[in-house]
Amino acid sequence: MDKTHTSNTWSLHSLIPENHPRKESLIIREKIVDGLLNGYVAPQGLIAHGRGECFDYLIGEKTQEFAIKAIKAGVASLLLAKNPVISVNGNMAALVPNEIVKLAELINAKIEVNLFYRTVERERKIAEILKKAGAKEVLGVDEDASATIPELFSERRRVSPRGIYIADVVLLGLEDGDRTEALVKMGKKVIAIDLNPMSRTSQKASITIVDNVIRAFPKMIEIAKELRNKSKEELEQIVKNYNNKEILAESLRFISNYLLQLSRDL
Ligand code: PTJ
Repeated sequence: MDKTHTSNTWSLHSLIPENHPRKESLIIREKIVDGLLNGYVAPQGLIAHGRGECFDYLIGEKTQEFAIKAIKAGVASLLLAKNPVISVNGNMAALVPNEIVKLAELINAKIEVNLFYRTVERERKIAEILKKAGAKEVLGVDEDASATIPELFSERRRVSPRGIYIADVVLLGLEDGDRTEALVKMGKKVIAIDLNPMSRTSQKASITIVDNVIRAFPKMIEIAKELRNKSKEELEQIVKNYNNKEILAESLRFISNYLLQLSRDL
């Protein structure tokens, strides 16, 4: 069990019994708590995670077919992009740092820290974690976040002129709806990983992966390995056949049927 970030007794890693039926979920929760205790996850990140856990129950805590379709279209778009960027916040850094770096390598994307509750201290800590995971360059830290996204007033408007500002495709997770909308208005294709298909981010993104970042990133890595050998035409075909509204509708139908089935099984 990873105890490297554990800094005080609020973190219960070592107390989770091996045979606890929700062990995996509790370990993931501890990663977020460790991130908070080490100063790089925002306190609000805990609330966001709880919300995510709830929506994960509704999709059976598995990567469903609607997510696979979105992942394929998302990875194809990233492979076709001229300037792909993976945008990283506190929760993503706590949950999938190694996977972010691996995927960025496979699709030749830049990595940029972009925080809703921005502090330079958190930016630096997140960049450090990503560098430990093998990232050669991390954008968006300190002075590098010198460009601004128009029409956006949160601290998330500050971006790197070498990263998100010039990106044609941006992959992000647990995002704020306003920024997703602003990025789309700037003409960028936004691929969002969000467990809630009803969130503004899910509704506004170009491609919505309704799944947990914990499962979505490894799946994206697997699919990137497959798709990087395909021709440009084949990738374009995958993107062309994709319809985000249909995928969101499919995820909502899944949730509704899943709940009906659970009620019948009682
Ligand atoms: O690190 P910062 O400062 O950039 O702040 C990050 C948070 C997450 C606090 C900030 O972006 C925020 O407040 O996000 P929201 O508005 O709470 O949105 C988070 C969305 O992500 C919600 O729709 C959750 O259901 C969803 N979510 C939570 N955990 C996961 C998730 N989606 C995918 N994987 C998860 N593990």
